[in-house]
Amino acid sequence: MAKMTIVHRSSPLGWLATLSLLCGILAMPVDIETECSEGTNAKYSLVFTGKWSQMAFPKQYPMYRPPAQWSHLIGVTHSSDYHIWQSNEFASNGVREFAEKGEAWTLMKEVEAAGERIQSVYGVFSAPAVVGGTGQTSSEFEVYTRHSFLSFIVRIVPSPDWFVGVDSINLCEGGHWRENVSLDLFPFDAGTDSGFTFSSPNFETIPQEKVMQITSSFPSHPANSFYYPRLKHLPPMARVTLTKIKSNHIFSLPLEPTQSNQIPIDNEIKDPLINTPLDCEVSAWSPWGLCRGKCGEPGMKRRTRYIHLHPANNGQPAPHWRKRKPAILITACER
Ligand SMILES: [Ca+2]
Repeated sequence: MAKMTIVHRSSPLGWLATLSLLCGILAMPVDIETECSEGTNAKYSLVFTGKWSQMAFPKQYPMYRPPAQWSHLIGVTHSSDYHIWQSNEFASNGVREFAEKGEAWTLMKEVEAAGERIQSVYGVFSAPAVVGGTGQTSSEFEVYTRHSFLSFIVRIVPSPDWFVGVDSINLCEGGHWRENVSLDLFPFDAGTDSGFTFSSPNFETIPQEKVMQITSSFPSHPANSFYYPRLKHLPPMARVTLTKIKSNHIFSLPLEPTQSNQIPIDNEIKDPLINTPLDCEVSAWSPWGLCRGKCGEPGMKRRTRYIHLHPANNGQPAPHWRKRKPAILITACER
């Protein structure tokens, strides 16, 4: 029986091409054990759902060149001693190139090397890119007794070096293959580019920093695209749903979508809409100007400030704002 595993091919890009081909020809019924004991395997469908909407993430939401979207997904099934990426560890060069530019070549070479040298990688697969912040993509993959872990990575586009993904979720739990797993995904910073906003120009981080989760308060800087000081937690940026494909299920017929592909899509429709308030951000007031007026009489002086970010989703408006640009504060003074 053909397997998803293709870790010994010479060309990394050839893997993806071959995987696409295999997905079209694997139409045989597959017997799958429910126990993840020695020698058994299981097949899963993976559905990735972007939740990167302007309502949920109103700050600096990318609208043009390019608008918010997701790269293709690179997934790996492996044993417990392998990590394609890890929080609080340095990203590999492959992860750097993928997180910064969406280029998968080096990452594929690294995965291939892990499969050949330490036999840790069982298979690699991909899912197509999502054009838009809230679209969906899907794929299927296979896990095996001693390679029951799934990891994947999807680049946030546009971004300096930001991505979402999963590091080593074990699909064998208590001796059984898990039937259904859903995980909310939050943004990570690869630690290789110091840009603060989605569309920051390239700005290499020297020395390289470790992979860190981005939160509503970290990095603690108002310029950061995910900085929402009023939020305790960021809303989920994406979700992944893994569903074990039943025994005797027809495996991946592109022209006839499988039932397992449809279930998560139905679930997503019932999700409540997230509406994140974005408070207005203003500059500091300028120093007071000169006191103007006739000598010996009360005069007037003024100071100004500017709006950095307009409020959205019922966020707080600017204090002392008078619908003028810039805001002007005037007070009496003695000359
Ligand atoms: Ca960074």
